[in-house]
Amino acid sequence: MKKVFERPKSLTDVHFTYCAGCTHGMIHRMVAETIDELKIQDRTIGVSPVGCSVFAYEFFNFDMVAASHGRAPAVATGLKRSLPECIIFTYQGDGDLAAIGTAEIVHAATRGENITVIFVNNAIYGMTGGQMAPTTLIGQKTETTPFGRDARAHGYPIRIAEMLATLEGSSYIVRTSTHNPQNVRKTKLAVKKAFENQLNNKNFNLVEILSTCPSNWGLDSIQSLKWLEENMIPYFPLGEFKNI
Ligand SMILES: Cc1ncc(C[n+]2csc(CCOP(=O)(O)OP(=O)(O)O)c2C)c(N)n1
Repeated sequence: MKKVFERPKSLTDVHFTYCAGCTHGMIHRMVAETIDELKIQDRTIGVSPVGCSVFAYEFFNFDMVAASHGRAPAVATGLKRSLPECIIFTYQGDGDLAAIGTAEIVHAATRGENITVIFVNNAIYGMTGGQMAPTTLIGQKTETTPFGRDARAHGYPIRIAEMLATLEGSSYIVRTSTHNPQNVRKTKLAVKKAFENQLNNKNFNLVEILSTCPSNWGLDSIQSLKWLEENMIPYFPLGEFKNI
């Protein structure tokens, strides 16, 4: 019989522990499929910092390094510079990358480090129970903004992809989404390109992926996909911001 479906070899045979409707698992799978397709499993090293994906090393079937909160781009820089033949990626949430790790990501991009960054933007701090993140939308209710994020009190949500695209050292900066199959397919293509670029020594590559957090948004899985589409995409437009 013809085999039409196979678990990527770059994923371990372990069940994901993410909440129902969370898209971290889907994004892990896209990364794993890409690594299989590019045949780089034996020389890929992922860096997973703090956040819901802190246990990514349980799920990815290649070397993983745990970084402290926000520091993944610095760890990835050291790995890539000392092991240039290896393919190095970071897998970071918005609390991680856009709050405590802002300095690391900006300087890794501006230095043009030849790494791949998978940036999972779910507009909230997931792991710690739903506090406001730098990407939380104006009016969005979180544990720390129970009346909704207010620009005067809490500032404005940060658009990371647009900001990093202005830096000389970045080469591929794109924002995609996971809210329907068409956009999942586009995300997969973007993830693959971000890894291919590293293989071709093309400086800094980042895929920002709009993602869901049903548990902390207080919505079910289907409502979350709808909420993402209707609320996140107008503020975080999809598309390529840089492709050199
Ligand atoms: C130095 C440090 N500061 C704060 C924390 C607490 N902390 C753990 S996860 C997290 C936020 C994670 O949110 P995000 O990066 O958006 O990832 P998600 O869980 O939503 O996937 C925070 C603040 C920590 N572990 N270490």
